[in-house]
Amino acid sequence: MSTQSHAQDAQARYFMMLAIEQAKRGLYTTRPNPAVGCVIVQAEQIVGQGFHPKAGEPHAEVFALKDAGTQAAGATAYVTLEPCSHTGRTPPCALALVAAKVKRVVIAGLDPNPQVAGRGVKLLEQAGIKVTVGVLTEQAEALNRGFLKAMRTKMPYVRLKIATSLDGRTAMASGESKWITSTAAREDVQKLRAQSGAIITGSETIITDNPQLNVRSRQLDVPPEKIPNPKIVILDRRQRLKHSLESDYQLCRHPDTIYWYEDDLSTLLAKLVNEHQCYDVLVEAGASVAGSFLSQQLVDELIVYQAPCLLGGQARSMVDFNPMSLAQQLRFDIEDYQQLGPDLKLTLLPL
Ligand code: AOF
Ligand code: ZN
Repeated sequence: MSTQSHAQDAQARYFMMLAIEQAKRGLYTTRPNPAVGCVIVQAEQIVGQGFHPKAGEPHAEVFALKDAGTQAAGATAYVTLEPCSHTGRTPPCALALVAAKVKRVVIAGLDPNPQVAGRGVKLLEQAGIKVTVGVLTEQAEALNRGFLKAMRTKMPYVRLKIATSLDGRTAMASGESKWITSTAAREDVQKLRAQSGAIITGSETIITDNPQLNVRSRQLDVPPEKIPNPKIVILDRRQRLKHSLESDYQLCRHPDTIYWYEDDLSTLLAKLVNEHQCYDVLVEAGASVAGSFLSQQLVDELIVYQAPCLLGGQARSMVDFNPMSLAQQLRFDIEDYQQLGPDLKLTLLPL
């Protein structure tokens, strides 16, 4: 590879990184659409940028092209997802790029949406635009885990969050658990919720904690009233909440609450994708629900907030899961670790 192409690669990565920064601005508000960013560059200068803010509103490319105006002609567009080729809630972005006469389009990754899936690239190439795919693909895809997994497999991306002590305990035997982790860790959970289309919890959590499970933080980049609250799914196989009232628990009878009385969790997950367009699902529940999701291999990412305290052997443990031998243990790769205030956040991927 020549020195010149090294320099071009570095430049492409730099502008794609800026496009990813744009995309992040929509992270909490675009659901069920993906977060997408676009930067338009003319003679090494940024002449336009934009991001997709919300489903129903124009896509990233349209905002960036508008920002660039006539300077888009002959420019290079950096986009974090393949420009769309379909007429959905908005007209195709690939055609908007053609009409603006951009010379080149650099794309982080293809759009697996069956309505697009390579057709965006084809439209651009047919119009004589040079297309490059595959710059910072992994970083761009990290923003849209749920959308991408759902488009590829029709199943959501499932994050299981557990807040524990150093000895893996989540509550005292009485159920008392407020609070084990710090406000910094609980603030971080707000980000997980803000990214999720649905939160799954169990009847036990509703009965013992009476939680709100909503997004209320004022420390996110977007004010909470602009972030759609995730749908709440209550697993209630034993129908313990069937006759309870709104006045009993905050989430009962909430218009957006879904009750799941069946056993089969993969049917529920498929239904969340197909009927409710919930692509990122967060499980915030007790040990028994956590154990079911983990042992049925339905977890894509385990997030553990661990407080540096010991609660002792009588306290409740984090997962109900009883392997018969060491060979049946569940193992993970540590994808990331981070200190949040006094606590530790571990992001783990099941092996
Ligand atoms: C793009 N740029 O910024 C986004 C894209 O219903 P619509 O019209 O909003 O289309 C949604 C689909 O468009 C979505 O499922 C995904 O395939 C693509 N998203 N495409 O060119 C964008 N957000
Ligand atoms: Zn589009």
